[in-house]
Amino acid sequence: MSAMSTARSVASTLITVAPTGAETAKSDVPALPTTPEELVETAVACERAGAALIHIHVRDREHQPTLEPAFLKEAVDGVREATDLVVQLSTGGAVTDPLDKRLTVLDADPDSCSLTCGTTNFGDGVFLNPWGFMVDLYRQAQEREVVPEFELFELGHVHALRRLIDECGLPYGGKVHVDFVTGVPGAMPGTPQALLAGVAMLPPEVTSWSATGIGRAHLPIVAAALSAGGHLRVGMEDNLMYARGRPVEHNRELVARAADLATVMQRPPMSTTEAREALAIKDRRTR
Ligand code: KMH
Ligand code: ZN
Repeated sequence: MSAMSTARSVASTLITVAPTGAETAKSDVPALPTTPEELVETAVACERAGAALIHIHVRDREHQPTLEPAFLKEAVDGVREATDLVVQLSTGGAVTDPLDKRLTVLDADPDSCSLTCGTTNFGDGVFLNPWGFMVDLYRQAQEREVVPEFELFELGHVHALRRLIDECGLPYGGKVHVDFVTGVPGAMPGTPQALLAGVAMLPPEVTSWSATGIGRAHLPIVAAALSAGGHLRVGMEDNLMYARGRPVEHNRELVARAADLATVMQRPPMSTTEAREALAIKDRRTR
């Protein structure tokens, strides 16, 4: 599957759910899954609704974002025991997390990890991803046989991915999956034009791409990605509104709608088995 595949040549759709993120407060959005029980319940419901991969940010017992190893391990183990989802841990954390702490995430033994390909504006903050950090994280993922998902918030990140592959080679398993995160205030806009410009720049080593649109960019980016042969990331990390005036009540709703749209587009949701194959995920399953 080349990165520039059309919708017609991509038979199914990888649906990733990003249920929590690091930015929204539980007190503002009680429906946000922040406890281990809520995370596992969400994972089970979203797998049933059509998700094949889960992108996880962990919260502590006070519902605050954390990168503490025990919480990360608890989340990975809990989701792995209850589902067949590909388990991806965020290495982005929150903008306040130090780089050295973010490098310890792989100790929790996820199937996959996010790897953002450069520094970017992130609302009022800056999301730091200097070159040395990217290389260290990438080499660690290769050594531990963890498949990275390259997060692209900017068109310059696409070029940085080219540099990373040139310097460090291919990921474990040989597949290169990227995710365009569009519509972050101050970064690449959540428009089909920006998304397609990024897709046109992808290196030939890229075997699959997905996209997400933050906030109101959510649905336009779902439609654009499905039309252009891309896969989908949805979830409350990126979008808290189901429709105008109607908040998301459960991540499952966003996955179910994405699955319906993908099915209408003749590209039904990928099973977890297909996703594991498409991304060349090492089998760490415990059940
Ligand atoms: N929370 C953002 C600062 C990732 O998960 O790798 C970074 C983020 C990207 O969400
Ligand atoms: Zn994230």
